[in-house]
Amino acid sequence: MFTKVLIANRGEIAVRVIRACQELGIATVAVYSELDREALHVRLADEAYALGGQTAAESYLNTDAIVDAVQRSGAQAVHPGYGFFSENADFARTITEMGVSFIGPPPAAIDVMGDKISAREAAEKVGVDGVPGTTDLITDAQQVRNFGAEHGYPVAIKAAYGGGGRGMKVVGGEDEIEAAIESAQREALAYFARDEIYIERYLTKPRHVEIQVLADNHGNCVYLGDRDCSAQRRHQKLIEEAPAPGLAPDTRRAMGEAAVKVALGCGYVNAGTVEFLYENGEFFYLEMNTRLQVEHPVTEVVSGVDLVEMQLRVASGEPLPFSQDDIEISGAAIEVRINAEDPAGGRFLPSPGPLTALRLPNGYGTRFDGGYEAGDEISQYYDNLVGKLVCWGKDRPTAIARTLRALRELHIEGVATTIPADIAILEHPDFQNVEHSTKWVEEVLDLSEISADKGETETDDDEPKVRRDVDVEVNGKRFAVSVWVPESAGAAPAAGGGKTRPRRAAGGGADGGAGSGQIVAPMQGTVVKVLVGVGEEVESGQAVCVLEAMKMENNLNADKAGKIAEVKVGAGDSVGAGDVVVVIE
Ligand code: MV4
Repeated sequence: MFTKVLIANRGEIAVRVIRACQELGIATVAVYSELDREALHVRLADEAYALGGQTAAESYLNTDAIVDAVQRSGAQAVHPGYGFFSENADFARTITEMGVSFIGPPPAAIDVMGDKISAREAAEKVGVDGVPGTTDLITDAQQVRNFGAEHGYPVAIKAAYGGGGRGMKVVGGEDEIEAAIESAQREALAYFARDEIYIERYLTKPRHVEIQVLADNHGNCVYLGDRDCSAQRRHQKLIEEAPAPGLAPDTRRAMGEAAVKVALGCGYVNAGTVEFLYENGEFFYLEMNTRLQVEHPVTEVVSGVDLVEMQLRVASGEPLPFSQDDIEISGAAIEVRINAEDPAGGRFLPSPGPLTALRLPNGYGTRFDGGYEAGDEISQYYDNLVGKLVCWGKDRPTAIARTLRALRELHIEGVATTIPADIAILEHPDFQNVEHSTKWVEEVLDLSEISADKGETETDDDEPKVRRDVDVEVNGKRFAVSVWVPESAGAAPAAGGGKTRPRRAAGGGADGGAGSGQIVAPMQGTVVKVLVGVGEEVESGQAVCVLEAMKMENNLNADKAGKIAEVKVGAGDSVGAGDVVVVIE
């Protein structure tokens, strides 16, 4: 086993790996950017090295700086966490060539799985089929037309080097093919510097089910159950759970065995995840993630396996200490990602800032993997994940109830968080009855009445006021009320404990004045393309402008039928939230 490991990451995953190392008696080396000088992962590590720079590119993605820290610290292994270099084969090779262990798969396996076409071919080679589609590169619209004629619509156009839904466009019919190819290639080039695309039949209401695999250097590979990640918005997972609810035992086993075949087929070692789409009792291979995932704790909690411990043991050459028959999945676990984002109106706008208060829930079956303490700052430069609430129950309803209890106990001030949206999802009958799919959050869940929950509220008065939820007694009867008090007067929690509990706001509603004809940008972004001209007649719901924001291309649609009276923007223009881009008379 290693005696010293460098963690080439930050935030909650760096803290998670440091904790696992400490429990194994392994010395830990943290690396940090200028903004993370005082960060929790730095405070917990035995040693810490400055990478310099502020942005991820200048620091955590600075190979030379990380290599320098490895050399200076004498670390025998590097754990990449997730994101950053975790799926970068070149980085893995650089570390390995230094004679230092990369705690993850062989670079060759990363290469195979990083290209979605070769990944699909690798799965098909071991008899695991993807969604009906082609691995031929798409170079002209006729190929898509032929595929659509044979398999029907919708068709998914995907980026071969894509991930997380970027570069993926859904084609509803022949008339959309050219625009979709152009948009997919543009987005893929922008995000991955590669514009190769391929196609599949598009499953309209799939569940996103994934299998955790663990392989050692001695030819052993097991699966540690499955997870469902369907509660997501714009490919950002919000809530994950294990096991995936409602799967027949045979299906569960077949997916697990398929995942093991895919892992062994590409020479995989260490922890990895094989993603499937599940619809109407069928499952289709989607892709493989060659890293430890954010949601790994739900698997740990239902299987009793510490995945980071296993990663360290496997990377140091140890064989797996269990076989497939030893794996038992018990109960149900739910993970809620607590992001510093404002879910008001369903917009999930980033809400970086200081964590002025952070009180974590506790109790039976309650775990919080976090990267921050009160007084720390959620930076705009990095992922805004504050931490992950993970709750276990003997069954799924118990796990849901426990997660809701813990969410209401979790208290965060200084930034808006996704907690109100998470509560709305967990309380919703569709989620509780497993009637949701990957599109449900965006297409069904109504978040229009969700308000920000920063625990503070700006008002017209000069002095900002802070909301206090207090319990008061009137004529012997107890009431839970919200009061807004000037920050100075309200600094100390009021008598009722001053807990800020997520509440639904009264009134409010989707902005944009439905049918107003004033088409506004819902968030700050860049105009990619204007699709209409003055004088043109448009239908309600017709796309009038393409806005690049939140790392995705978003269509801005006409909110009524009519004639275009004004086009206020052009391609390349930056717009702010609420700016009018097109006017329909
Ligand atoms: C799909 C799909 C349906 N049909 N492919 C999303 C990102 C990447 N992991 C692949 N993804 C999907 N590929 C076909 N042929 C559905 C997803 C998908 C998804 C799509 C839209 C919105 C949210 C989603 C969440 C998970 C998976």
